[in-house]
Amino acid sequence: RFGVFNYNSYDKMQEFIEAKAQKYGALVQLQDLGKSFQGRKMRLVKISTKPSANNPIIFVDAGVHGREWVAPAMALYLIDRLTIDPRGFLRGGELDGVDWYILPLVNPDGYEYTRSSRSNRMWRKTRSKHGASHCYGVDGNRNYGFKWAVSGVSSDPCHKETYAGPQPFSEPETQMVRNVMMDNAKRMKLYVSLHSYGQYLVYPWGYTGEYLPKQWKKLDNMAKAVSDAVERAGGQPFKVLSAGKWYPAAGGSDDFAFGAAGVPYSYTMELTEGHEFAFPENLLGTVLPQFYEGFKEFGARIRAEFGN
Ligand code: 0X9
Ligand code: ZN
Repeated sequence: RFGVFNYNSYDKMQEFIEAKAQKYGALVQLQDLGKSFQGRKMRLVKISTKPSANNPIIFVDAGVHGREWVAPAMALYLIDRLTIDPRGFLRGGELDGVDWYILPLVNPDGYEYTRSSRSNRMWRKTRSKHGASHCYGVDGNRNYGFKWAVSGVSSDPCHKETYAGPQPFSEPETQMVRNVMMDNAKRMKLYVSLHSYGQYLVYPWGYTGEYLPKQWKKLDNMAKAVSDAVERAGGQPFKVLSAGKWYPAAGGSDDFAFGAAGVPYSYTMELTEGHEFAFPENLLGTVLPQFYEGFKEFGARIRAEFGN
């Protein structure tokens, strides 16, 4: 049964976004991006309460890592709230003039694999096959073509966690995310990739902890404001730092957005702590609304800095 506070199947998620597009017409549009390795449709959800050709775009993706179930749950909750709030909660239309592009499940094959049996629950990678290897999958968050494979990766296809792939963008799933970034690079002002776990909000660079981008203070300030907003809503604060100072790992989507697509604010958000990858379903109703307050803060700040 679908519910915004449940862990839903890929199929149920598709029904949910189709119903939203049906119900809200021009406000919610679905863009076909292509198909996952195993042939699942990938659709980008575009939400715009006040369409205009020069609105800033906020791009949120989730679920590049199969086992991180709370991430797609947050993305779906965000879609739900953004489509409800313009009709009431945000009476001043605080989110008008910002376009939200949400890809709620970047790795549907890996996600469905983790749902298929208890023994597969900890799967992280995609489910592709490359070359002669008998092993499956690539770490989608090591597969992006910016400083690819310079740190924090494995070159062994059988490595269960961080195999970077035979070459950058070997995976159809990461190609589709790249295309969303590149096709909208001019207007895209914020990228947030949802993961779990650890309650971290990290920014570039991810490939190194040796140095920071020159704009790091702006990245840091926005992240702290978002963390404060979540805390005010009763949530846990985020640890805010550069991804590479946490641990260096190259080929992440956050570094690609920032370094290659030129998106000025780029983050990886690691949701929840204390339950590792098994965040209890019955607590989603508590934490997802808290995280939503963080997204409202993101939206308000992007609107203030880049809105018309
Ligand atoms: O290692 C990752 O891909 C992310 N953590 S997770 O536990 N969800 O796997 C962190 C990625 C941070 N960004 C970069 N290192 N570029
Ligand atoms: Zn992850």
